Amino acid sequence: MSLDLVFYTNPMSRGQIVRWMLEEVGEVYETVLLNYEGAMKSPDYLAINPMGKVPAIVHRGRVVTECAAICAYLADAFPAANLAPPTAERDAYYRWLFFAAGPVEAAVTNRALGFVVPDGRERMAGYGSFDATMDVLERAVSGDRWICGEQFTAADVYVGSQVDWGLGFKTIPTRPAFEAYAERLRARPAYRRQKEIDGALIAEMQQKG
Ligand SMILES: N[C@@H](CCC(=O)N[C@@H](CS)C(=O)NCC(=O)O)C(=O)O
Repeated sequence: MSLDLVFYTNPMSRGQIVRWMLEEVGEVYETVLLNYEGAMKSPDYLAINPMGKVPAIVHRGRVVTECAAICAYLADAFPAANLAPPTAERDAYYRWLFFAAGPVEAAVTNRALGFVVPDGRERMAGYGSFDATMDVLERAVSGDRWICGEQFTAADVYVGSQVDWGLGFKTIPTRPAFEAYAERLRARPAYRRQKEIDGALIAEMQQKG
């Protein structure tokens, strides 16, 4: 099978974020599963993502890597899915998408790995401190609906994944606003389809050993 849209992933990876986005988009896509040890570091895949990491997509010959970039790209490539605000109204969309891919991702990963910004060095760290980042993230997701208001967008897939995964792995604090936002996200049919698809693939992988 060779489709216009190819998705490279491992079900136990951030590829889950992109599969959720693909399910929101609703277009047909081909999935290529890569194992961590071999295929992800093969010359063929390194030609797609020199980082040797998943996820990646190839859409009509165009390569996109980085979850947040893939979410934004897909929203633009498939406008009928209505997953990006009109161009002139993308203030919150860009702001929180980049905030989650930069400061939030770095703050959460650093903390999980045991790195704490030394006192007095917050100016040097793009995220300042973990606590400040969490406070701002909390404010961003505290509305009743989505991060850009009434419209659900690709920014919710990405920011929402940071919140949902953070709560799941206990790498972000449990706060009512995070829980409420995650509950709204988990009710989405595309979120549920993603969990079913990747869940089945994980079970299959585990059965094979
Ligand atoms: N910044 C990248 C991170 C991708 C990433 O770290 N993927 C992990 C899985 S969650 C991976 O492929 N690791 C394999 C490796 O580094 O060897 C993104 O957002 O897509």
